[in-house]
Amino acid sequence: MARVVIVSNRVPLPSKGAKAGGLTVALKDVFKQGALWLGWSGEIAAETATSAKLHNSGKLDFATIDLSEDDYRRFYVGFANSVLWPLLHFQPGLLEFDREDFEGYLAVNSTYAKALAELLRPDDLIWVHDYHLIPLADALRALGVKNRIGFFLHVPFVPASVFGVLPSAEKLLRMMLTYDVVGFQARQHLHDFEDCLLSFLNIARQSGEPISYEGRSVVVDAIPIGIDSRGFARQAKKAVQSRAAHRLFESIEGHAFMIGVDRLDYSKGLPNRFEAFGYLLDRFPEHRMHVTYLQIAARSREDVAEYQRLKRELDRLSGDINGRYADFDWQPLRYMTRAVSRASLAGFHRQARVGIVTPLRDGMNLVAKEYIAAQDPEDPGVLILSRFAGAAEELTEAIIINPYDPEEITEAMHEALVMPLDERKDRQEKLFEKICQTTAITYCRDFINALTGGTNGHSLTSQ
Ligand code: ADQ
Repeated sequence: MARVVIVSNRVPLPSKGAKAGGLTVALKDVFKQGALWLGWSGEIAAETATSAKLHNSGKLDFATIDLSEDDYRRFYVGFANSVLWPLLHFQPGLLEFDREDFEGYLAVNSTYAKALAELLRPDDLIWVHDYHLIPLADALRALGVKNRIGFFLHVPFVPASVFGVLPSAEKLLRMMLTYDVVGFQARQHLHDFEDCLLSFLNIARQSGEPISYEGRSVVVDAIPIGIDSRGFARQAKKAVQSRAAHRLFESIEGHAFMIGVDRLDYSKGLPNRFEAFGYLLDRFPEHRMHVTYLQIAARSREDVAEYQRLKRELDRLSGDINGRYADFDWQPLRYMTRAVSRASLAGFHRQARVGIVTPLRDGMNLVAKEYIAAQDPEDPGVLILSRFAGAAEELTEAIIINPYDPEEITEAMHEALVMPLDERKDRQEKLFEKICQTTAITYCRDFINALTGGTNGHSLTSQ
């Protein structure tokens, strides 16, 4: 049976403890049959390492690479998070392109490729994750690596009119076609990728067919990521008995409770959400003194200037809302910038009457699925979901909103707070069914099947 080799920017080393992050969560239960996982250690060293450090952790072998300060700045802070991240989230105005950063991005990818090539077995299946590593297959091929290599993009893709803003657009697009499989979260992202192929490379994909590129065949598909829905549901049921859940429950004193859980990132639409909550208290005064909104926004990428600016804006907005509407015995908005453990989150979601997920763009958004999984089927809460999250393609029974319109979010908050039990149960039943169809397991199985052409001998069973 072929070994799966995962390559991602960060490696979830158990010794470093759990951090907020999509990939770690989606894959952690799945590769029980052994795998190698390579990526950045999270450490800054005097020089970027030329070979990986190996760590064994039961079924998974980890291989990590330390980065120099300069490579970290150019590759991670620079090209990956100040160019590709804003671009792929439809924010070209936030792009800070610098040719040296792009060179650094290519150089770090070559370093990863060399370190990985030393560890590869001939029949390994290589599964590369996310926008940090677009050039990796090209760099591996240059070293003579012949293994099957797949790429999954966790974030959205953009149409040609937006992608063309990137000075190295065509080069990156060609690099994506060096993979054997290219997977996206949603059909819309696949559609936008096809738009780029046609515009930049004059490649018209026949519906459902692989792409022929330089004599090779490239499978492209939408393979949505999911969670272990039933496992998370069990965790939530148990977690409501936890000390943290009791503390929260006692502190809200019978108020309706709304929750938002995100990384502190401008793609997540937090300022509009805060504004929407302010409007709710203004336009629907019946909710004053009766609703508490908890926003957990784990600090993220603090080295990138735009994230510092966002934090200042949210500090200001939350102070403004509480200053205006709080009473001596009621605080409407609780805003915290620390990550919370997965178990506590599961319990908090279950207690929340409303889950608010309003990104301006999002590849999938697993919080939306976790919120649904955590609900009590006999008294479920209501999910408010941005139409621009990949999750909205599947979760159509949520209240779907346009996150650019704070007043639409306000109306959705009100609708969710007053929604009758029958309607809540009806929506929840359908949504739960959907998140049990597309899970972490089906995601991995479908991707590996695409990578092997369906003949891999991997026994990833359905959940
Ligand atoms: P992220 O942008 O990190 O991931 P998301 O899918 O919302 O976004 O969250 C991933 C995980 O992090 C979830 O399990 C969530 O519970 C956890 N998390 C988020 N905020 C947290 C917080 N404040 N405290 C604790 N945990 C937190 C990227 C893409 C997404 C895509 C994922 C997976 O941007 O669109 O869904 O990868 O592919």
